[in-house]
Amino acid sequence: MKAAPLIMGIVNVTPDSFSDGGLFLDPGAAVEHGERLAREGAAILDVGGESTRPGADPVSVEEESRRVVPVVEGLADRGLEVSVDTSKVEVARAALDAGAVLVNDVTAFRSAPELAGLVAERGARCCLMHMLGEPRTMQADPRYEDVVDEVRAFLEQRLAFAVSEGIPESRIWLDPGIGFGKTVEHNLELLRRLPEIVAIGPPVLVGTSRKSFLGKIGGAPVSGRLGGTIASNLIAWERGARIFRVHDVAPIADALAVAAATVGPDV
Ligand code: HH2
Repeated sequence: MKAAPLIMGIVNVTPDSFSDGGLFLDPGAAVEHGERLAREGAAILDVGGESTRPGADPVSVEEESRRVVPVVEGLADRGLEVSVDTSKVEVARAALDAGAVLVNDVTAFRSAPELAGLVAERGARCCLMHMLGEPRTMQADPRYEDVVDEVRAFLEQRLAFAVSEGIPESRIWLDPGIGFGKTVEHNLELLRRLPEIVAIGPPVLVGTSRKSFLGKIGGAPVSGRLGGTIASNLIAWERGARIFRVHDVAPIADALAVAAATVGPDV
C-alpha cells in the first residue's frame, strides 16, 4: 500500500538561492515563512543556509550555522518538524542540538563521511541525494551511459554505507537529485523511470520545485514555474515518489491531494 504524499517545505536562509535568495535572511522572517508553509500543509521544513545552485559560492561553517541554527530552533520550538539541508558535520550537529530531526545531505555523506555516524548516534533521519560532481561545476557537461542505472547504483551504494554506519534503513530517504549534474533529458528520464529508483526500497523524495529544466521545456522564468512544478510532482507521485520538496506548499498540497485521491494510496 502506498503511503500518503508528504510535503517538505523549503526555507532558504541564504542571500543567493536560485529562486528565493535574500527573501528570508532575517531569522524572524524565515521562521514566519516556515510557519506559513506548515499551515499550508508541509509536514517537514527543510532549512538551508548554503545555496547549491550551479556556480554558488561555498559558505563557511560559522556563517552557515549563524544562518541556520536560530531558524531551526524557532521552528522546532513551535512544535514543527525540521530538517537541515547541509553537508557539514558541525552545522548538522548544531542544527540537531537546536531540534532538527533529519539531515538532508545533497552529497549523501560523501563530503563528510563522519556525518553518517552523527546521524546514527542521534537517532536522526537522513535524505541521501545523487549529484554528479559538485555544485560549482555539475552542470558543465553532465554525461551518463544510462542515467537511471547510474543513479540507482549510486543510491544503493550510499544506502549500504549509511546502514553500515549504524543508520537503520527505516530512517533513510533517497533522492535522484533532479537538476544536480543533469541535462533536461536526464531529469525527464529519471522522472519517467522513477519506479526503478523506488524499487531500491526506502521512500523517495523528489525536488523539482521551480528548477531550470522546467523553464527550458515551457519557457517560463523562475517566477512562472508553478505549473511545471505541479506537473512534475504529480508524475513523480504517480510513479512512486512519496516526499515532495517544494517552495509553493499550498497549491502543491492541493494538487497532490487530488492525485492521491485518484491514484492511491492503494493503486
Ligand atoms: N534541491 C535543492 C537543494 N536541496 N535537497 C534535496 N534532497 N533534493 C533536492 O532536489 C534539492 C535539495 C535546490 O533547491 P533550492 O533549495 O530552492 O535552491 P538553492 O540550492 O539555490 O538554495
